[in-house]
Amino acid sequence: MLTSTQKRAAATATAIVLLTATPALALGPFVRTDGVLRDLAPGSASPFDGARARVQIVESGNGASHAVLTVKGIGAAAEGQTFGAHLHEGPCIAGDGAAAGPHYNSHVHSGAPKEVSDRTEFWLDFTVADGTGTGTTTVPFVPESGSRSVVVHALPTNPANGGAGDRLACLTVAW
Ligand SMILES: [Cu+2]
Repeated sequence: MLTSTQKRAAATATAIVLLTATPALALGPFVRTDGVLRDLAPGSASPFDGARARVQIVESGNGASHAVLTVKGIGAAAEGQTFGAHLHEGPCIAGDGAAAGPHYNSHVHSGAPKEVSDRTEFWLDFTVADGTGTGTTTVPFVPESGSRSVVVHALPTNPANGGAGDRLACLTVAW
């Protein structure tokens, strides 16, 4: 015969196993960073000069991940405009847009035939309202760790090829 204390302990253990096994359980953020955006187009005024950004990427279970980009302090000239933003392979180095490399693409990492889309890349386009913009996306993969960056571009992302014009600013995203 189990005592009531033993029964409670057994029930608690079962509950812990069930919680741990639940695939939809959020696994928490694996990168959360913020700072002043670095200028990738020095010499020309940009509405992102002096703006700050925050990036969080969370593994959401089932091999998916969810990312949020928030940019604040954007210049008034950009009010109402939409800007492309993506997770790029390489680091964010002021004045050196090429250092960020291409978009992080899950097919390139897995060796699958390359497909450029919002399912294989983190596209975080945002529209500016009151000097602030927020871009979010959920993708069916978890990116490999590295010294990466989020790059803000001059134009909205072209869904046909992922292009978004000049690279204006970036933030280091490393984990
Ligand atoms: Cu980009």
